[in-house]
Amino acid sequence: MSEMFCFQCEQTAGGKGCTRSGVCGKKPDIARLQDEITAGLITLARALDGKTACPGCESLFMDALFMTVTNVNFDDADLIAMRDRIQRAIGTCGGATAFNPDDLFHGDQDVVSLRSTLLFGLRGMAAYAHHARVLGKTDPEVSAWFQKGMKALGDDHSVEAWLGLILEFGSVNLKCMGLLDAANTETYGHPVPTPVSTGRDKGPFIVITGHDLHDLKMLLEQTAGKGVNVYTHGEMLPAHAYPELKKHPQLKGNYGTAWQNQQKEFDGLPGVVLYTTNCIMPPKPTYAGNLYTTAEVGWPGVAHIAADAAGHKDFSALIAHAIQLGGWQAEVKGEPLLTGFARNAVLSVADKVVAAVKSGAVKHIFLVGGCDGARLGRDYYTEFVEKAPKDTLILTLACGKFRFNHLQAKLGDIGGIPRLLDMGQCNDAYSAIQVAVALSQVFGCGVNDLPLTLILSWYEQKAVCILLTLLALGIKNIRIGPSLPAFLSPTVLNVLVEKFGLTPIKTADEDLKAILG
Ligand code: SF4
Ligand code: SF3
Repeated sequence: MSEMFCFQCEQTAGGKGCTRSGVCGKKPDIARLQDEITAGLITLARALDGKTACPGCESLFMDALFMTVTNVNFDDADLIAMRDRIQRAIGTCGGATAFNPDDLFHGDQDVVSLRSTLLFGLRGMAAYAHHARVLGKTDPEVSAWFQKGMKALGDDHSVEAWLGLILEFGSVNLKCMGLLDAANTETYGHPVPTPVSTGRDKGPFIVITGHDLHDLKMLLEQTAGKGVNVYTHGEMLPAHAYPELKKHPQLKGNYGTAWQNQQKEFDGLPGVVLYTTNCIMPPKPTYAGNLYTTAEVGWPGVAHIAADAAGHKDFSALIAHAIQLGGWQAEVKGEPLLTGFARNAVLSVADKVVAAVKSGAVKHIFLVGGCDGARLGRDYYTEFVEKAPKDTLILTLACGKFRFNHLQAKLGDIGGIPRLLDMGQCNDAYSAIQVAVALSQVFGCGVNDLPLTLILSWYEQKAVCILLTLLALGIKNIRIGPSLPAFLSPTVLNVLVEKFGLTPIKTADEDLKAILG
């Protein structure tokens, strides 16, 4: 019997499942705790039985699910504390028949596949709901759906009923991404196109990675006037485009590339790194002492900064540590990266885009977005963008963009519109959807009739919830890679292919030819 089973991310062992240890570094004891947390949430949902959860239980669903996303928390102490919190909540809510963690990924292959698809989607949405909540935004329907979804995972359903639940979830996740969009834009303003330096300034610095803009804001407020610079990393790059964040002069630029290169990029760095979400990789001993985690992120032995009861985080230890490390000794110049083309910025030039499409100057729009990862097959995305004809626009989002965002200048522009438009983080798929809907209204057609194709790269569960949203919106013929999710059984995959035309990527040449004819 295997010691663990996990197949929630794209790098799962042998394309089937991690059974002895996770490719991500997850050990069987951590996998077991994650299963116990998941089973506990199903039991808690049963105990609540559709009653409105108290605010404590409401955030418990979000935070516990967020904690089980790939590359978020590897610290058994954190997971044990979460598991026990859930058990106490079950008791307070009057108890219920316990769901057995061993039943999560066992049984009929198609049922396991459908249950896993919904569970992984819920995990992804939990991260977004968490980021919105820390900025004071919640939505009763989104909050309640965590409970509804977790309860459903423990019940029996027909295949049709499972698919119905999964698509209903996709619609709720659209609401959740909208909630986070509202939280970010109402707090920090609408992103504006912004060139971001990839150079280095002399002096002490902190690198902040992950998705949480509220953490970045607190860090910027606390580093003000201290002679400590702040650099974004990975999914934090689009933060530079928000007026209320970019106004801080010590927010200097972006360091490094996507998450899978961190063991190289953080080794020997004369500064500290703050992780606000996924993706944390096993740190090398050479730099583990310079790392800090916050929110649901955890690694054993790595310092954790928790929020106080009012949500405030004290980053003084990090700041002092950065000063002590001294930072970079010399200035280095770097080519800027352009970000900030979220829905407001793109829609403000919508008339130009529409005119360019009508005149034939823009023949096709590609959304090449999603996660990055370590697999060689991910070169496809660089090649696709490089080979896309000059009369095509490329929208991008999430960390997959680090495969090609350095090509910005080379890709050029069409009548003043840059050909590569960085819309933001993965949750800014919401922005892309708004743009697609607006264009379809202008052209008086459906989104599927637009000269627009989605080329997605997936790695972890936030990509799963986004994919389910796109399917719930009826968006067809999405290409996905670098490999198909292992948790899709042949039957379930068949349904997605037949109903939605979901297509695995082939080669850049073949796909471009098939799409453009
Ligand atoms: Fe394996 Fe991915 Fe699960 Fe880690 S999260 S154990 S790599 S499937
Ligand atoms: Fe990247 Fe981890 Fe998914 Fe938010 S940060 S997209 S992989």
